[in-house]
Amino acid sequence: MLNTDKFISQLQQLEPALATARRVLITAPGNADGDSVGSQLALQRMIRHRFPQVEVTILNDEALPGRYRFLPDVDTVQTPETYEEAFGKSYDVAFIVDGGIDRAGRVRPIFEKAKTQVFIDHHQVSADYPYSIKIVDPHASSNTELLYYLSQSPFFETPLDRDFCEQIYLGLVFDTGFFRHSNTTPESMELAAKLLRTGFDFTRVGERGMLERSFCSLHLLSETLSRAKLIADGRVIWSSIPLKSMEYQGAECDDREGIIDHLFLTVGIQVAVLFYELKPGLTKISLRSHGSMDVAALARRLTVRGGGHRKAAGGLFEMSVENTQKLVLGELEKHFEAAGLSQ
Ligand SMILES: [Mn+2]
Repeated sequence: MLNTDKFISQLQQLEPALATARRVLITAPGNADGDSVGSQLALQRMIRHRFPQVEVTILNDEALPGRYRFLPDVDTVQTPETYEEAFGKSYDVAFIVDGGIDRAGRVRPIFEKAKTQVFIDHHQVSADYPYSIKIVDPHASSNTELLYYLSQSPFFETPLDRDFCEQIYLGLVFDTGFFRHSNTTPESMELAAKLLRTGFDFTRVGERGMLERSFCSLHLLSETLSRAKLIADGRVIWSSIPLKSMEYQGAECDDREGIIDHLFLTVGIQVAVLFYELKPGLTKISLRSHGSMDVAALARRLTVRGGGHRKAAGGLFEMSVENTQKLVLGELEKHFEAAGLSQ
């Protein structure tokens, strides 16, 4: 059961820092997803409610994907382009949520100047940086689930209004894939029930925040699926998104979201892998596994910038997309060949 008792000492440190703060910064790693956006907006509400004297700034290195424009308070999210003044300001407390400061781009130097640097996450992996306060709970399905528990502690006592619940719910459904992934717990379902009772439009949050695709993203999906191939006796499915497809379709990074799930839900496969050519010589991969293979271990073994969970992982390779495919698919074939022999 998730509760905030284990974070009492961190919250006791955070309280005086926020009580005396004039300016607070909230940020998250680039390429923000539903959990990241929901977390930043929910945390802003938590701070504004309990510490109304504080000026809160949400600043991200990259502009938010258009799909999140419907969320309450989303207009408060700034980028260095829309809020250049941030570089000249000093912040008393800076938060980074749902990932480490190493991926915060241009916001990193501003974060590092803050007196108190706070890290709130549900992944253990990115906690190495010497933050002043770390609140990490790998048992939380999503970062917004962790924030919800913090929000209901005596340190915040955030009112559960519809807007706040929408923000928490988006992170919850995004990271659990609508309560399908193995990080879903009875507690996350109970939390969803509690949120739904406030009467917010959960259909809209699910459809606009998760399922809707732009027309060009639909084309990108269809093109990528039509290129899919099977290897390892049909146990591995893979496809790739070359840079020229992104350019041809006029697609944004966010348009790639969810394509891997279509590959993964193909009958008979055990592992799905999608290669994204970010630029010539730089390739990102996403991996999904039904459980027989630990794809996070594979990603970590193949690149220093690899990691994730047993069933969902990713990695970054300083290699061409063709060489990355050769390496990763070769390893997958070897793995399933060996697994086949031992059966
Ligand atoms: Mn998350």
